[in-house]
Amino acid sequence: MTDFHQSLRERSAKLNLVGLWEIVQSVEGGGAQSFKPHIWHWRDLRPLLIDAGKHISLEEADRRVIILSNPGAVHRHHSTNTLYVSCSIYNPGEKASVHRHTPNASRFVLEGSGGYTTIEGEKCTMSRGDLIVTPNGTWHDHGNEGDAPVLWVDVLDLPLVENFGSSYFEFDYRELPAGASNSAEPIARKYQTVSRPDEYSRDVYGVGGLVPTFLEHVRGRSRGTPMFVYRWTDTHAALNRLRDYAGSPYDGIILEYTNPANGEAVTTTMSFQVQLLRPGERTQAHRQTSSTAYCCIEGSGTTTVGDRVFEWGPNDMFVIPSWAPHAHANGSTAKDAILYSVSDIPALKRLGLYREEPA
Ligand code: GTQ
Repeated sequence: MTDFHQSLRERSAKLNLVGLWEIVQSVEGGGAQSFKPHIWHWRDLRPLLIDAGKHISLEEADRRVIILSNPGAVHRHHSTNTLYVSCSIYNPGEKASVHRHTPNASRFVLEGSGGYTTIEGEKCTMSRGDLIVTPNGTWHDHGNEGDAPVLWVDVLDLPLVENFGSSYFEFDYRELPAGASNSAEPIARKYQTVSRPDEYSRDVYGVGGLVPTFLEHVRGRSRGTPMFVYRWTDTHAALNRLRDYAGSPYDGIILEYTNPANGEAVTTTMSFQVQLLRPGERTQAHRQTSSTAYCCIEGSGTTTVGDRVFEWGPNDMFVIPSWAPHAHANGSTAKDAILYSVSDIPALKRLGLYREEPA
């Protein structure tokens, strides 16, 4: 480095300026991508959740969750550059108060029965494998009416929304008292009153290709799906019906959960998918500009990410950062393996930033 380089660097640094020639590699070589591929095993995570359930009150954290913190993240609550993944535990009788926020959010149920999320007046009960979507701007509160803890995985687009400087949470929920006239003052409530029939989402949207024309398909202040619950029995049956098709060379029999009113992804930013890797199936490697969070729902296998090999079984979770080549394999020649995944593909496509290629 010449004296001139040195003095320019010092003069610039004092003014919070930097010459591109100092950092051209990081600008033109992928930017600020520090996120790592990483796996979190259920055998490690579950005991922590159970202990958190015993010793951390719901009030203390608002939501009692443990976050999957990427080892390359600057902000400890970021699982990838755009996704936040956490696990929640609700003890019998617990209720988490209502709020809404600009990030899109979701639950995928792992363990226990009797859990529910009430979204825009619909009480969505939960069983293992159910996907519950709370598109941004929808009021939601949670609880557990069962007699054992309920555990689920949450995925939010919080890091993406934070990077846009647009993450806002609201807690001041109000509704009209029962029987009040429309001119009455709404009153503040900690939980929503259920105002929709049980299984509203499934009754209204449960047959693909048929949508009632006499109902509104915008629910809450949201552009996401009006179908809030996707039942595991339906998902599993759909995977099974397609098992003899060739499927994707990169992902096997893979399905995307869609908004039944317009066929798009269920949120404006995140795509939710589920894939069946048939016994002995090994996929080819590809890479995408999107990042993805996975959770194994059934069976066991491996995912190779660059030079790392993740071995997964039920409830293990892993993340694949942007542009990392990856391929999956079902580890069994007798049993199915099923992966649930969430990516930021819709956000990237809307911004014209999505690319994918074989690797
Ligand atoms: O359960 O509503 O992990 O709003 C982060 C934000 C869970 C929730 C999280 C949330 C929730």
